[in-house]
Amino acid sequence: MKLTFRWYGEDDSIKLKFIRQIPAMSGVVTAVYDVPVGEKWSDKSLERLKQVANGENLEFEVIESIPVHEDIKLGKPSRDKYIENYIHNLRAAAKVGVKCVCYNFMPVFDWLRTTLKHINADGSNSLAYSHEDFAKVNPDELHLPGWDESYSPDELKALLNEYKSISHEKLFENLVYFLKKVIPVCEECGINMAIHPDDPPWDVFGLPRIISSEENLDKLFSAIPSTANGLTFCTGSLGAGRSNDLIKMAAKYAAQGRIHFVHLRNILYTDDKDSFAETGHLTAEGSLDMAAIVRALVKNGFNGYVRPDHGRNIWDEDGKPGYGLYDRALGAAYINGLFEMTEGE
Ligand code: DNO
Repeated sequence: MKLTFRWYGEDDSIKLKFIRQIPAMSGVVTAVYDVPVGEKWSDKSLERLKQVANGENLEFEVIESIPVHEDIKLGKPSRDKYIENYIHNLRAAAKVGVKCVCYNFMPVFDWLRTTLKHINADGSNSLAYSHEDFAKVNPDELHLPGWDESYSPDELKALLNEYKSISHEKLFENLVYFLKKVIPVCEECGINMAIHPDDPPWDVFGLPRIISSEENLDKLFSAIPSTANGLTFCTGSLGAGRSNDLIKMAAKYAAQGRIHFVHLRNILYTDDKDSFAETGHLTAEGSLDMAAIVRALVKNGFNGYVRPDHGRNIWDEDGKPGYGLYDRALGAAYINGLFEMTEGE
């Protein structure tokens, strides 16, 4: 596997030289952040990312994300223009050596939590989702950092309204329409697409979500059999769905060559409904068996990109939610241990 670390570009307060010092770190996962969703990225921006990363001996082979414009998800006539721009960005990324692109197909919102600072038993804080608090959230007033786009209240209302006519089936058709155009280009230029699962993996605010379970993934892969149509195996996202069997899914999709990128983090189920808190990465800290998941990946031939996902804020760090340095670095060291052990067996 290749260990990577998410880096938010030159505005990230976490310096590349610190990332480089995490043992076995091979590269950064990043994106062009100053272009509106759906527009074209310049060769210059991508070359700059590569040059800056390479300057610290870090590779730049994974993009997270090239975001998908809502018109593509909604299947509007303008989608063809946005798909053309997407293809332009894929080709431009391939030119600088990018091999994997993480993206999602969640309507309007990306990940969703009810607090960014849940206090853990050890005094650290992390993101959490509470079933009870979610019932009180008004989507019109919601702003969470890290989303690809935030809207004015009026734009958001209009957008939510447009989704009223979009069923799960329709959204899936729109995903397939998008991939039918994009995947042949990926095959030609050596890029693997890695869809990120819904986080959390269920419908929110009445919006359909379609990448939440094994059944959903099987349907996606049989619609577009090319292995360039693959998955970001995000343990925290899929694991929030308690009926998902992560060990089985890791084994199955690794064996199929569908897993191009792995996000590793643990979560703790905090009630008997669907609430959870993000914890440190270790198996012992949460509800997911991280060691068994890594074993299932490795034993089934996984050899792709991995990154430690969200960390807690520890040691008084006040990092970007989920993306501080310290706990992700601890996570990386732990992940190294799991892979070293398993790959050597
Ligand atoms: C959250 C991330 C997601 C992910 C996107 C991919 O921390 O894992 O925001 O980057 O869903 O498009």
